[in-house]
Amino acid sequence: MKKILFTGFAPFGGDKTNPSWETVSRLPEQIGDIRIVRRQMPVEYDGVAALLEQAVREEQPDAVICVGQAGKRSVITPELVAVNVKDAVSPDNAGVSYAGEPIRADGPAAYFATIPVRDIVANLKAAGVPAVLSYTAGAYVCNCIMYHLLDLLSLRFPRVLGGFIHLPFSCDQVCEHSASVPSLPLETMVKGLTIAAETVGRYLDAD
Ligand code: PCA
Repeated sequence: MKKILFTGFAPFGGDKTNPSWETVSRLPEQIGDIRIVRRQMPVEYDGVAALLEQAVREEQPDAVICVGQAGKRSVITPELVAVNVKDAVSPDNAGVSYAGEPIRADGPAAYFATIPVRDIVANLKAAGVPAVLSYTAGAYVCNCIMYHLLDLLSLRFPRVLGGFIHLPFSCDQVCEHSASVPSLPLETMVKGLTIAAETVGRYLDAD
């Protein structure tokens, strides 16, 4: 049976929950004929690479989809590209911040996702789940984990597909915010990641 590893992040930036973990943790154990495994990742630039590599080595998945929160976005956004830079005013959950440093000093400038991002967007929209392809995952921890993932897979696990999907706030999170910000129901985002898994599953080689 094929296996997809999903990762979601812990809460950060004052939020009590992170829709990425809330959604990833609600996925079933199996989607079609694909086994789903999951890990939570800390919102820490310097901690994610080793934990992600450990998860990939332990689980030996056929594809890895990392998921994170993009609070100001209104729809589900599969990411096309990860860039080799850490650059954000906000510190991570360990209190660390970076201003323009590379993720890997001798690494390539960028990596493209190897999951079928355009098909995922098309299939989400066809199912009534709002989605658009994103051309930037930012330069905070989500871009960092996506870069580490694609770097690891290209160097050590070239047959494993990898990518990243950003989710908006969940509706319940917005109750904690004073301003009016976009959100989606968790059930819609669970449906979205389920469709993403099914779409990726169709690209995995048959045993
Ligand atoms: N979102 C942040 C980091 C963790 C998360 O869920 C980001 O977009 O970089």
